[in-house]
Order: sequence, then C-alpha cells, then structure tokens
Amino acid sequence: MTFRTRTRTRTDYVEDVAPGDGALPPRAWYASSDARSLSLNGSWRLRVSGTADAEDDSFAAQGYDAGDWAEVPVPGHWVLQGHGSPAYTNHLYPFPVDPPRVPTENPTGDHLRVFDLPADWPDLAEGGAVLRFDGVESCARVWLNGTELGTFKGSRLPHEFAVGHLLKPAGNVLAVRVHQWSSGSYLEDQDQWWLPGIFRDVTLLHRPAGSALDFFVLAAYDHVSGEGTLRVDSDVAGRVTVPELGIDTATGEPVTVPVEPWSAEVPRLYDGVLATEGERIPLRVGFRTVELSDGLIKVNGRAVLFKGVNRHEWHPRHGRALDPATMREDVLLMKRHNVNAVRTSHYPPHPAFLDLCDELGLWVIDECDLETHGFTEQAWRDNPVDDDRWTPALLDRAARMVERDKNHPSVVMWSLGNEAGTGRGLTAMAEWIRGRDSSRLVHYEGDPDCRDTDVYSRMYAGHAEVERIGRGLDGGNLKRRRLPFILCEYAHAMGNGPGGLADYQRLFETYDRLQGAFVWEWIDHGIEDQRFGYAYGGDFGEELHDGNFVCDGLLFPDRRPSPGLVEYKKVIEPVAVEGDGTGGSVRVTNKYDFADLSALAFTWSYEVNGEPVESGALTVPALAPGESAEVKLPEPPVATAAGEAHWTVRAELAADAPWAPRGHVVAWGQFAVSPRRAPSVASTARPVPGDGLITLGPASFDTRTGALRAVGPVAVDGLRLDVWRATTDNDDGAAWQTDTRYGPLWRRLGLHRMRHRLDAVEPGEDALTVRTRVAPAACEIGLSTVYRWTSDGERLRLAVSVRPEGDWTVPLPRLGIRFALPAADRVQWYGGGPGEAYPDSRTASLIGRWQSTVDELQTPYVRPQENGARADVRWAELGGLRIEGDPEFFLTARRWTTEHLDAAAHRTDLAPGGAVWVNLDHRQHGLGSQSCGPGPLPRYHLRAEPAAFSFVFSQAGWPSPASER
Ligand code: IPT
Repeated sequence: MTFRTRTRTRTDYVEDVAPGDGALPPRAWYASSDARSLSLNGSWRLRVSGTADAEDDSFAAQGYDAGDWAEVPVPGHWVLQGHGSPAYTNHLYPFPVDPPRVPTENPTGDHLRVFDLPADWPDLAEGGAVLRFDGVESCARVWLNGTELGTFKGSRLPHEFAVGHLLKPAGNVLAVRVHQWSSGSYLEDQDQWWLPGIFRDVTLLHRPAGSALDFFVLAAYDHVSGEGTLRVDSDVAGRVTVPELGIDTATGEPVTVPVEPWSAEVPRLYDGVLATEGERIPLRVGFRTVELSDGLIKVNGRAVLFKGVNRHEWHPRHGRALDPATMREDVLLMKRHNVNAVRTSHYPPHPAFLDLCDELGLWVIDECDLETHGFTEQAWRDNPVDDDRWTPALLDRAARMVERDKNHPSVVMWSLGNEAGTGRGLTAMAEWIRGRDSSRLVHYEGDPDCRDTDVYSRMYAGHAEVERIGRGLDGGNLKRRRLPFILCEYAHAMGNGPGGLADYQRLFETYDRLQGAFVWEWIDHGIEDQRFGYAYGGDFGEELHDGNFVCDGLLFPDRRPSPGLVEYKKVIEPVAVEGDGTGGSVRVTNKYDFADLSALAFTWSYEVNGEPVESGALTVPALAPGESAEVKLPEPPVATAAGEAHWTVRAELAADAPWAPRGHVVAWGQFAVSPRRAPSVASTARPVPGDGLITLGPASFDTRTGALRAVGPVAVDGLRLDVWRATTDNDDGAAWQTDTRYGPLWRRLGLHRMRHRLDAVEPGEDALTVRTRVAPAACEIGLSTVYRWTSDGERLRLAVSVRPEGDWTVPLPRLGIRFALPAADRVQWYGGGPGEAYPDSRTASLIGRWQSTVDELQTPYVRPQENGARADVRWAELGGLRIEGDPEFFLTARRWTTEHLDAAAHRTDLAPGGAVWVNLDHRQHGLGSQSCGPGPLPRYHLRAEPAAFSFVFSQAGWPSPASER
C-alpha cells in the first residue's frame, strides 16, 4: 500500500472528455442473498474548497486528521447541507461554454469516511470486494487506504471499484474528492438544480470466490402459446431455479413453460434464484415481450396506451438523495392516480425505484443521463453528441444504464437522453444498445427524422398537430411515417394547470398511432426554505436562473397532489362509465390494455340536491380489455320532482391491492337525472331611499354610489364587477412562446387596473339600478356594466349585465363579481368539488355537497397565482351569507385580495388581511399549458361578449355570522 505524494494536485481528469479510469466494467445491479455487504451511508467528514486544486490530496492518506471538518450525512448534496448554495437553470450552462473546459471556481468536496469491517465479514483472503457508488455529481476521484482507485463521471450512474486487496479489518479510510464541475457537466444539462455531492448509496460488497459478475435475465412471453421462455446469461455459470414454474436449469439454457405474463396492469413476478458456486442471487422474473409490430408498440401482442408522467427524483430537503420510503410513495401515488407509465426524466433513477416499478406495475422508459441542451444557444455548434472525442463518454453512459437496469421487466424502452441535438455519438449509443439488448425499443425525442429510434416522440405538440399525427398526415420521412407516436412530454404542469388533458386523451383513445403521453412533470422541485416556504431559481442569488420553471409538477414539493394530478387521474381512468342519467342504464367500458374488470366492485348512489339518498352495489360483468356493457341501474329511489337528481357510479377496488386499499375509487361517472330549478325572487320589495342609505328588502346601499353595504346583519364591502385574475404561469407563458400569450397582453391593456365609472344610481319602482362603465386607463375598450337589484323582502337578487364596448382583441381572464366580507371561515356549497376546477380542467369535479374552510380552499402553488375556484356552484354559504347562482358559478374565497395574490412571489408573501375576499365568477378563461406548451383551446377562451348572470343573496342558516367572528 503506497501513497504517492505529489507536489501539485492532479486535476487533469476533471476536464478530460474520457469518462474516467479505474472502474470495473458496468454490470447488473443486484443484491445477493448470501454475500455480505456493508452500507457506507451515514456520517462522513466533509471539507469544501473553492477550486479543484485548492487542497492537495494528502487527506486521502491513512492517519489524516479530519477532526475539524464538517460532518454531513451521505447520501446528500453539500449545497443542501449548509455548504454553498444550490443553483437552478433550465437549459443554460451556468458557466462559459468552452467544452470540455470548466471554470476555475469549481466547488470541490473532499469526503472522508473511516470504517471497520463487521466482525463476521468473511476472511479477507477469500474472495474480493467491490466498492459501489450509485450516484455522485459530477466527477469523483477515489482512494481507499491511501491508494487511488480511479476517477469517474456520469452522475446518475453506478461506478464500482475492486477493493478486496486493499481492505483491512478495521480503520479503512475511504476518501472521495467530488468536483461540482467537470467535462461531464456538459453532458448533464438537464432542467434541474445543480446539486453536487455523493447523493446515492455507497456500498461495500463482498465478492466470494465463484460469485456472479454480470447476468442478463431474458424472460419473453409468447402471447399465442401462452408460454414464457426464460434464459439467464451469466458471466459465471450457475443454475437458475424458479420453483413455482418447476424451472431448474443451467445458465445460458432457455426453458419454455406456460406462464402468466407481466404487465404494468398485472405485474406478475416469479421468484427465482441464480446460484453460482459462490453466491445466490434472488431474481424477480417478469415474462413479457416488447415489440414494434404493425407500426405499434406492443407488449405481449397488444398495443399499449401510456398514461405517463416524467419523474425527476426530488425531495424538498434532500434534493435528489431519495430514501426508499419516498420512492415507494411516488410509485403508490402514481398507481393511485391511474398513472401506468414513467419516463425517468432525464437519467436512470435510483435502482430501487425500478424494483418498485416491477413489483407494483409501471411501464418505464429508462432515460440515459445525457442532455446537452445549452448548445442550442449556439445552434448546436460543438455539441458533444456530434463530436467523436466524446463518443466514449456517451457509450460509457449508455452501457452503465443498460447493464445496470437490464433485468427489470418494467423497463420497456431505453431512451438515449433528452434535448441533446443529433449526431454520430447518439447513433453510436443507439447501435450499441440495440446490439446489447434487442428485447426493448429505443426512444429519443430530439431527432425529427427518427434516425436512431423506434418511436416517433415529441414534446408539447398542440392538440391539432397531435390529431394530424394520429391521422398520419404529419409528413416526415418514410421511416417516421411508419412509427408509432408518443408525447414524451406534454401538459406542462407548472402552477395552476395543466388545462386540456381531457382533449388530448380523447385523441389518444381515437387514433391507434397515438400511444399515449407523459405529463411534464411529476413533482415541483421546490426547496424547503424558512424565508419562502419553498425556494426556486433565483432565491439563492444565482446570476443566471429560470425562476419557478423548476416548479412544474403534479405534486407539490411535499408530495401533496395538486389539482392537476386529481384531474389527470380522472382523465386517464381505466374504466369509462357513461350514460345520460335518464335511460335507466349506464355503459361501462374496460379501457385497460390487459386486465379485466374482476378486481373492481361497482357501486351506485342516487343524490338529490347533492345529498345521497340511497346507494347500493352494481353488478358489472368482468369485461375483457376493450369490451363494453350496458348495465341496468335500479329504479330511482325518489320521484324526480324532489329536486335536482344525479346518479353517481363508482368503480372501486374490490379487495386490497398492493398499492391501495379495498374501496379505493379507480373511476367514476355522474349523470344528471333531473335539472336544477333556478332560484327565483319576486320583485315585490321597493327601494327606499333614507338618510345616506337606500334599503331594499334585507339590503342597504350607499345612496350616492349605489354600493351594497349589507345583507341583513352581514356587512358587504366593495362589491363590483371583476375581470382580473392573478395570472397563472400558463397565462404568462414562456418567453420563447411564439403564440399569443394572454397574461402579458392583459397586463399591457391594463385589465389588472380597471376603473369603475359610476354613471347612474336609479332607485325605481321594483329595482335599484346602478349603471357603470368599467375600463382601463389609456384604452378605448370598456365594459358597460349594469347592476340591477331586486328583492322579495327577504332575499336579494343581483342581475349583472355586461356589454363590451370597443374592439376587444383579447379574451377576459375572468368575468364575475367580487366583494369582501368582514369574516368567514367555514364554507359549504352545492356544486363541483371537492377541489378546484377551471374550464379546461374540470372533469374531476364531482357535483355534490361540500364543506371546507377559507384556508383549505386555497391551492398552495409554490409561486402564488389564481387558484381555488370551485366550479358549477349552485349555492354556497359563508360568512353568514347564502349565495345562489343563476346560472351556476365559480366560487373563490381568500383572505387576501387578487392584487396581493398577483404580487406575491412565494407563499410566505401572503398574509391574511382583515377580510375575506369572495369572487363569484360567471366564467373563467381556460388554463392551457402555455408555460411550455400550447395555450387553452379556443373553446375555453372567455370571449368578451355580452353576458348576463345573477345571484341571490340571503342570510345563511349556516354558519351563523356570529359564529364566524
Ligand atoms: C423540455 C425539457 O425536456 C424538460 O427537461 C423541461 O425543461 C421542460 O421542457 C420544461 O419544463 S424542453 C422545452 C424547451 C420544450
């Protein structure tokens, strides 16, 4: 054991385009059942210096005293552990683009860990040992007991070193120098935080004599014969047993037996063992065959429809250092929301995640750790992907992914990477992958000619284009025209949205060529932060950053589902329950690709005015995939005259599943039986002018301004027309969007600063009429607005009519009224719920009676913006007021004004004021997905057109105004 002292610290490997030196060849990732292993996770010593060579490498020598270094947990990122700061850019390199050079300022973390071998660790003379790093960003140099093992790059890929000859029973010194920037950084320009560190497990694996090295489990399924063929190719010969199938065979020998296939819907795994002379390795075998046939992606002979998400690894405190419980939570949340596929954007995930996908059932597109997006700034000049010098690094990455993950049945496609342009290096990767594994398809989005891919993949294409592609009218070269299509990214889930999911799903279900899509993305990468609630780009003083573009997930950073995920669950539900409510039956369709409906139990419920009157079980045959049946409903339990009535039919898990308990609702449908009767108020009361006030029934108004002051005991302030909403990320759009972006246009027109001119206050015989014109400074456009108040003595009706004046070239953000109540806490309503809904994101909104509080009505988008509207509200009660709508309305209530919401950059900027602000909207503009994709479809635009809508106000029986104070 020698330690060579150097006068200068060697840093050449940092900028060398080579992937590294000294590591073992890549191989399958597995846990032996009898060979020992030792986790080296835990507390490590850390010293961070500012440059790659600020400190010499004497720390790697045995006996070095690191007593004054910091102590940090590994896995982790030092910038999330109080040493330096995280930085976020989307595609811009946060350093000058001069490949493969990196800045002199190159934060470097020296890590030290001293460990003893457990007392029962096998004799060091027998067999060897391997040291495995599952993920280090971005470049590492490793020593054990003073001897240098080598260097490596490829942050989210495993690297192993042979260390058996260096180990001692006690006092082993493992030293790892990690550089934030390296040539590898040019290949890792994913849209995410730059987070250096040893962020995945470090493990010492005993390798007994005769242990397995690498092995490849090939488990195909023949859907015609119903047989599976298993062959395990192993570097070290041994035996393969699968007791349940009676398999006991030599490695390399195929065996064919009848089996149940694996699919994401029915993830049938068979436990097996690979036994070599030196160890036994548990196998989880899933039989399935992936192929391209008839221009379609087929698994086990059937075309699949991906209902997917893009998953980055994220934890709001630990960054990309994910614990097993968090990984499981992700898979459970996906399964519970009907998601059936994951693209591991944009790198291979922690290997345990793929075990969960095998076990619980998800189709996986495993993506290589490769993105060179920043080169787009220079028209892809010098792109490493088209420069032969980099090809060994690219091939190394492809091999490390494929070899590590090849034994997972869940992985059905290899993805070459993301946003890396095109070039010879990429082609070399594809060729290598095909040569190594012909049992899966190859995916890559960045090449419109599909040179290297088996599927035509795009991102963010709008509905019309997707439909053209579905019809095969999209052109492209001959190869592409024959390929199936997926949207590897769509429905940008940034802030409030995405809108338009249901419209996409209809297309996917209509055209065979369209084999589904993956929402961008799974989770907001907000960083828990005292100052902000959750921090995003710019919050750490980065000189270049992309703000909250890093918070664009279906989950909030704490993994609470956003309304977007609830909508997605409904849109992609695997069972369709359709009917018109009046025919006495419903049509049930099995939309699974593989499973029949035997795992589901159906129930019906009959609701009158939102209250369930009766419910029961509904017998639905165990339909095969694609089959439909007309299922009879019982006789309605009450006469239809009793009020507005609905049937609600639910499909629930009939028994506990590994991913959700019995009773979990998988799908539902709701049908109106009899319509609602609109509220009517006879105009019998007469406005009575008094001393400064006009009274009308229960209400009083300001004589001069006509403003409503109170309804009975409830004070009302500032009631007037409102067209402004705190623009959503999707309203604002992304800077590169070429389509019209309404958020900025609305602001330019001044819709956020509308002025209300009073034209007349007219107390009449049976009504108080207030005439106004609502318009922004500097423009000729305006909204002539008339408020007509009537009453029957007890209830107060407001009819609003709005007539646009001038040339309105933009839709309105919202159209309704707003006002303030002095206090409100509990809210109940009859209408859509329980969560928020907008015109193009409302399929998950169920008509019923709902209760909440004002605080719980808020959807906590990481960057505050319009949120929380409940749709189709017939009536609502809050703050002592009862409000009925004609027609139904959107209800929003919050403890701050829209102006405050609009100005807030983080959750912590929102502080409750003295009042509760209520918006009753006749209409809202759609949400769309323009923060990266298309805006709302024209049919969801809120056009500036003449409109009339009304509300009836009365004193609420619940909750009483007094109890709210
Ligand atoms: C696309 C990227 O692939 C993804 O990583 C993410 O940045 C997403 O957009 C937006 O959040 S690339 C985009 C320029 C279409």
